[in-house]
Amino acid sequence: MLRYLTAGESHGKAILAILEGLPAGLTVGVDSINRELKRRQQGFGRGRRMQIENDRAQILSGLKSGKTLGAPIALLIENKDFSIEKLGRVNCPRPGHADLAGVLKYGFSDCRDVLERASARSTVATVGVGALCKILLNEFKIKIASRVLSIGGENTASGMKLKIQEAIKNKDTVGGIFEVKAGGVPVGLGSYVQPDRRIDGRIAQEIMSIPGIKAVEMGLGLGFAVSFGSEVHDEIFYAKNKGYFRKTNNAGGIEGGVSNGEDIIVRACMKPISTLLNPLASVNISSKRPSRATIERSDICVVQAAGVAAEAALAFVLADALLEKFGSDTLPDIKQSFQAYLKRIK
Ligand code: EPS
Repeated sequence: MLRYLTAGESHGKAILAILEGLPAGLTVGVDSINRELKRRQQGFGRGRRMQIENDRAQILSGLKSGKTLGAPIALLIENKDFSIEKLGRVNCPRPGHADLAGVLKYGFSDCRDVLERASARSTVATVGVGALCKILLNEFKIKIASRVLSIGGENTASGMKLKIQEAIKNKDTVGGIFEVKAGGVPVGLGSYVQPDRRIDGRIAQEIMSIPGIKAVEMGLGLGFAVSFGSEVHDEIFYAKNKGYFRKTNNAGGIEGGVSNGEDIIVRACMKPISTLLNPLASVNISSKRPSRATIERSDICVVQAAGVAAEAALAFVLADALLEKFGSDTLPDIKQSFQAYLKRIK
């Protein structure tokens, strides 16, 4: 079983992650983790924090001579903006943020005690873990990518940029839709035999857990609701050289909670960032009087970065399912089992 834990506050000393369950014998370089962390920092509409940070990982455990030992891998990414003890109180919760629910739930009198951990800065850890998972998937030629499909309802490059510019001008924020795709996924990851083993459910759980995500769909997704079965199910064909194949992929590579060998395609909707420079109505939690929500430094649009975090989420689920199916102790054994399986199903 592959599992991970993350820790760290947005303006704390560092963001941390521990990933346990990667097999022994995998060559891991910190550069490929740093490349993913850099990608997470990019995109038009990011806030000033991204000019302060240059996220780079330190690998603290689980490796010897650049190879995994099958032991937990601990990652540490330092925050340059380590100012948690000096930052001011946040008294007026932001609509859309965890602020109010968090304050009430944990009995705080300062929303900062919530927002520091609720912050999407935690996706630094997600992306670090995902980068490790991608290194494993790469050994099996499974590749993951993402792209932004729309911002504020606009789907051309210029339209999306204009929407973000409009949000900047109006002291507003804007969300959008991104797509994550995994190619080279073998048939048979996940299972229909129990609800919690269904790969689509596991993917949705991980992607939905990225801050700001409000909807996740697989393949045609909501489009299935407005179609006849004859129009949308992916017909099955067979050719000697490539085995079973489809000419369409409305299922998004998953049928019955099991990967079917086609590309896994997931789309998700990210809401606009909830910190507005022109803030919405709120209530001061000490006086209980009406007030505008507190303004914090933030981003305007992070849909592209959320796509990178979702790649990491998808990489984690696929790596977990791959190890579940083909064994998990040492890379050569897993490769042997993988090859034998591909031969059997040909
Ligand atoms: C983030 C860093 C944060 C936020 C953002 C994500 O930096 P700061 O709060 O210091 O400006 O920009 O977090 C949020 C949008 C949020 O709502 O929590 C990052 O590294 O991605």
